[in-house]
Amino acid sequence: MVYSKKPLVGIIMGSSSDSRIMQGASEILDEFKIKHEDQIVSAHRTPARLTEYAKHAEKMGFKIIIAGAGGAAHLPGMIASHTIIPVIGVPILVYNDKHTKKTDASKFSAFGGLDSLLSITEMPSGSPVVSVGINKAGNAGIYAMKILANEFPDLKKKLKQHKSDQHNSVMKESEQLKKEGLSKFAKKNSNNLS
Ligand code: RP5
Repeated sequence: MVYSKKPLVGIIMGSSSDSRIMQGASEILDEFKIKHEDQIVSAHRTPARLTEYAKHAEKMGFKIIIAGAGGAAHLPGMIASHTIIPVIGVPILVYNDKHTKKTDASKFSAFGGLDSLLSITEMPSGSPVVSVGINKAGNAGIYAMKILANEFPDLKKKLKQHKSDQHNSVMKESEQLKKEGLSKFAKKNSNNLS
């Protein structure tokens, strides 16, 4: 089913460095056939564009904005201060992806993503932003769809199915664990990781 010809969700991120985390949101929205528009908007490097984006989001009729940023993550909060469209923040741990000095230390936030999480959640009273966990862009996509499901009964059905699929997959794993015993099961699963 096509829910809308126009995008319902605006996905933005502070930098191209955030794209490989933020694609988690687009992946799940695509799976459920929810149209989204994706852009890079930097709160610090393109502040004027941020204001323009908020106007654009209103004009486009986005129902939800998903905004991801790392470090001093002001993007979700600043967008929320410009619009009443609900904003879901995604705090990002991995950043500085595009810089030439690619040592491990320079790739990650010095504060392990907590800097970004707190920047997003500690909004002043009266101007809220919700946040998913660090790097949990997929959860932002699911949460956005839960909001949209109030409007689209078919989406509500699909989300319920998604929940029951999760239930079934855990049950299957548990049966397997019971059958094989913990040691064998754990060994097999850690082999799958490597
Ligand atoms: C933040 O700074 C971005 O959201 C990104 O997570 C981080 C690093 O960005 P780049 O310097 O790699 O562009 O504003």
